[in-house]
Amino acid sequence: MPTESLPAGVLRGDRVSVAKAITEVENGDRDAESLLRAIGKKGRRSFVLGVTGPPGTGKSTIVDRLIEEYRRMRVKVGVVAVDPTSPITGGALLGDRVRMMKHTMDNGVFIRSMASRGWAGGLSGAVSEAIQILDAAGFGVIIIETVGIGQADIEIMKIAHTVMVVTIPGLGDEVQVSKAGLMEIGDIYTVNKGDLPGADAMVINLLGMVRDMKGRSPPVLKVSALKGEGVSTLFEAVEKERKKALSPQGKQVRLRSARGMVVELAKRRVLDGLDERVQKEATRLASEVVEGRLSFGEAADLLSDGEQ
Ligand SMILES: Nc1nc2c(ncn2[C@@H]2O[C@H](COP(=O)(O)OP(=O)(O)OP(=O)(O)O)[C@@H](O)[C@H]2O)c(=O)[nH]1
Ligand SMILES: [Mg+2]
Repeated sequence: MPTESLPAGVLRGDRVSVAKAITEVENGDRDAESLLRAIGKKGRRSFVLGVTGPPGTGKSTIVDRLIEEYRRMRVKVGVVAVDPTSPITGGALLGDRVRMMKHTMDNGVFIRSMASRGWAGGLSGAVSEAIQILDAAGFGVIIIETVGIGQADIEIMKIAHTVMVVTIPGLGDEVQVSKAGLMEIGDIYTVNKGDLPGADAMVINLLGMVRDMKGRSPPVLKVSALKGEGVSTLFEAVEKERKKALSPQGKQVRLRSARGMVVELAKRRVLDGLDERVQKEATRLASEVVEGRLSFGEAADLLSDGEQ
């Protein structure tokens, strides 16, 4: 039997090929470039949903519920969970925080955790590449889960068509602290763990905060992902966004997301190249310092000047 090429496997929607392909982009393998070229001719058709919020608010539990809903409609769902805790492992390990294991037997679901540690500015580029692979493999809905506490998470959300911010009762202060970040980027807000006390107060609190920002009025929905309460309303809100994003009226949304992808991909290329050059140049300048021909400061000046 002739062995199938990796791009062909990806285009066929084979999960093993998709996993291999994402590992290639994650590792920055040279092969990844030709792979992306081979699969990247078609325009994007997938809907990209970003799910973000503080740690432990139930993002993965919500994503799991959304997967169930989409699978009922026979839509294939790909999930990339950006994991701030795990070291880079080659990306093959599914983080503990991804609680969607029950879909492992379903070929229409692909779940991957991507380590964010060690990526510096290039993470969004890697996520953008993973999105291209999942899109080419026919995953009609692609969900990116990030812990919305850092700037990198906010950056990643720029490539999503729609952003869902997940909070829980009593998280007022945490949300407030990152208000400028989290409160600006959401298209849908959820108060998850609605089965716990204080959920209604949190909804009112959030409605106030969201209205303060830019005068928009995105939905604020009380949900208990654990019990399944409010999930159908949440799903309807997501579906409304998906239909909008893929309709002629959604051109602006698609443009914004595509722009985010292009910028992040370009950044990754620059950073990769920059890093290689900087490392080489740093070695050369260090020997000048050791030989006494340059001071540390002069070497640092030369290293930074060379990059302007
Ligand atoms: N009471 C209650 N607990 C929930 C609900 N949804 C999730 N949980 C619990 O909250 C904990 C964290 O859930 P996850 O879905 O892993 O949360 P997460 O936001 O993905 O967590 P990180 O990815 O680690 O940031 C788990 O123990 C869940 O069972 C809910 O609606 N109500
Ligand atoms: Mg999670």
